Order: sequence, then C-alpha cells, then structure tokens
Amino acid sequence: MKPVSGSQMKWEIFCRAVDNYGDVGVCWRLACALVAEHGVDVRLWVDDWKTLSRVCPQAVSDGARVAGVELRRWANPFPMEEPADVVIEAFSCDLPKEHERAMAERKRPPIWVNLEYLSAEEWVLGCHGLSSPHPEWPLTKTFLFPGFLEGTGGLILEEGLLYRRDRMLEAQSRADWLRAFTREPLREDALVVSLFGYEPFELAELLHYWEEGERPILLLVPEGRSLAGLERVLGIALPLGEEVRRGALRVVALPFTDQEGFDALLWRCDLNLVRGEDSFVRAQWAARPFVWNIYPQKDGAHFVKLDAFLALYSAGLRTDAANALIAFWRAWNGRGDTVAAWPAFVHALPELENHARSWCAALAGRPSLVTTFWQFVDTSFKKLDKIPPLQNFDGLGNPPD
Ligand code: TRH
Repeated sequence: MKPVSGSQMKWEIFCRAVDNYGDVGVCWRLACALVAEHGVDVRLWVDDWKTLSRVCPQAVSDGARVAGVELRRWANPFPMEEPADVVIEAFSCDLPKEHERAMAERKRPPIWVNLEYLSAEEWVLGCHGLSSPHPEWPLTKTFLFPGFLEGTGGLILEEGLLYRRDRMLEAQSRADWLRAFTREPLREDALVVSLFGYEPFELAELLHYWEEGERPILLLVPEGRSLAGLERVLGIALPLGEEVRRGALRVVALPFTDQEGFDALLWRCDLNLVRGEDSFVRAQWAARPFVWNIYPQKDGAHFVKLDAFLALYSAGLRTDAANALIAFWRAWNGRGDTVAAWPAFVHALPELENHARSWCAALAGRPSLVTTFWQFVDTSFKKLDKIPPLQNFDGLGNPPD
C-alpha cells in the first residue's frame, strides 16, 4: 500500500543509545523503511552520533538527509522545533519536556507512539496497542510492541529484502564471496560461522574444541566486543582483515560495516551467532541456523525472554533437534556446558537449516512492524477528526477545509 499522503505527514523518531548499537540500529532501520515504503517525511533524533555513524556511515552532520531521513542531533539543551504530526519515542527514551509541551500546544496533538523492545513473551499480546494519558497535558501515548505472534506489531522486514537476499546468493558463489575474506580455499565440509555477541560463555573452551576438531571452521568476527573477547582468549591482536589459524579453526577479523553489509554476512554463513535485538531479527531473515546471545539483564531476567523465544522457535522441531538447540542456546548464555552441547547442536544443523527457512517464510507472511506503524497512524488520524483519508491531509495539523 503506498498512500500518496505519506509525504504530507511529518514523522519524528526519538532515539537514545543505551549502549551498544541496537537502539540506534532499530530506529535507523525503521526510519529508512517508513521513507522507502510510505514516502514518509521522517526526522530521526539521535543523542549518540558516534554510534549512529557506525550503522549509518553517512551520518556526519546535524540536519543531513540520508536515504530520505533527516538526521538530527538530540543535543542538550534540545534545539526546539515544531513537533511532527507523528512522534515515535523509541524504547521509552523520555522525550525532551519542552517538546512534549509543544506537542500539547499544537492545534491537533501529534499521534504519540512508544516503540517497545522485542519480546516473545506472552504478556506482550495483552499490552500491544494500549494507550495511556499524559499526566499533565492533553496528550495520549500508545505502546506498540514488536513481536513474533499474531496480535503483536510484527518485525521490521523491508519490502523486497528476502528477494534481494536470494538474488545475491544466486549471483555469486560462496567461494567467490569468501575470497574477499580469506586467501586459502575452504574444504567442502567447512562450517562458516559469524560471531557477533557480547562475552559468550566458555568461548575459550569452545574455540579449543573447534581447533582440535576434524571439521574445519571459519569464524568471521566483526570488530567489537566479540573480537576483543576472542583476541583475549587467543592471546593475540588480530588486525581487521587479518586471519589466524589454530588447527581446524580459522578466524578472520572483519571491519564493522553498514547494516546492508551485515545482512550480507548473515546470509552467507552456515551459522550466525548473533545478539541483542536487531541482529537477532536479521539472523531470522537470513533463514540460516542461528544462536542468540541475549542482552544480559540483572538477576537473570533475560532468561525468561530467552526461554519464551526458544519455546516458540523450537515448537516445530523434532525432539532431539529441539533439545540440542535449547541446550546450546542456554549454554551460550551461561546456563550449561557449551562444549558438551556443541556435538548434538552441530549434528542437528541440517534440520535447523530447514527449520530456519520455514520460520523465516512464516514470519515474512505477517504484516511488518512498518505496516503496523503506518496502519495505526492512518487509523488514528481518521479517528481524530473523522477527516477523510490521509491523502487530503495538509500535514500541518489542519484537516482539509
Ligand atoms: O548492539 P546490540 O547489542 O544492541 C543492544 C540491543 O539492541 C538490546 O536490545 C538493547 O537493549 C541494547 O542494545 C541497549 O545488538 P543489536 O540489537 O543486534 O544491534 C546491533 C546493530 O549493529 C544492528 O542494527 C546491526 C548493526 N551492525 C552493523 O550495522 N554492522 C556491523 O558490522 C555489525 C556487526 C552490526
């Protein structure tokens, strides 16, 4: 659906980088998709431009427009601007108070949406779409929850992504693609693994096990916490682009790339060790076996989230494959023995590969989070003043006369 009205509406997304890259990564992705798929005029406010420029290298100056998104520096004091028609507050980042006041003073208060963190937990179903009034001003905030289940907001899946994935895989063989990373050809049965985690548990033991193993393993590690952890474990410094070999294990350090480059890495590997929220979702669109290093929370609260997803994801698997998946995922997150869990997990990979494909196809059949946002806003505007559909909307907060 491409309503012509999208370009008349002004949207803005507020993003505060808690840590790592995911908050910014998700907001940047959402902003680009709204522009590309609905012609929306989006302003993206980000506080941490160092992180933004990692996922969006063109983010060099306040006010720059990249992929149709206006990038703004969320500085303090906040550079006051007229609030947009639609305000998205990412991950309850708390809007600048003066901006909230300006929102309340508009002739028609903006549609205000809070984008929540992704979870597979059941309670999300009961919270998705709920609203709450502002304690002081005539404003209402609605909570949209991404999710895997019908009745949640879905996941960000850019139009045409899976088609582009398949064309890219057809256009170039893996051997040709790998030549950019490693000089030596790979044995046919080698396992190509991407590692983008935090500080995975028992990494040293697992690397040693791989070194001693019969099957060659090529580990592709983007710069960041995983590479630093791996260098500590191997007791070496591994410059970007360089390779180190230990027995059956080969490790290549990769430079951090933009999000498209990261997708391409995930599409090419046999197994993706991912983390957080956005790479966790992107691994599912890669339709390859993956392992989730969940963002750790105090007192182990993240295990509830991990197990909720495992319950969903393992439902379609044969018992031994499901048990192997669950055991390795839990061990990778510190609950269990990673090395002991590895043989059964790697044995289950062929089934996990088929499962990853059918999971991806099933997820892709649902409305994306971008569509959820668009439909929610479109419906809200119609409800607001019973005005005709958005295409007649002047975008300045005034309905057509
Ligand atoms: O970086 P993360 O650990 O971010 C985390 C999570 O989002 C978590 O939910 C949140 O609570 C916490 O931040 C504060 O993991 P994530 O979510 O996978 O985000 C990584 C982003 O980095 C993702 O958008 C992909 C992108 N990326 C690149 O663009 N290029 C790269 O080379 C790599 C390795 C990643």
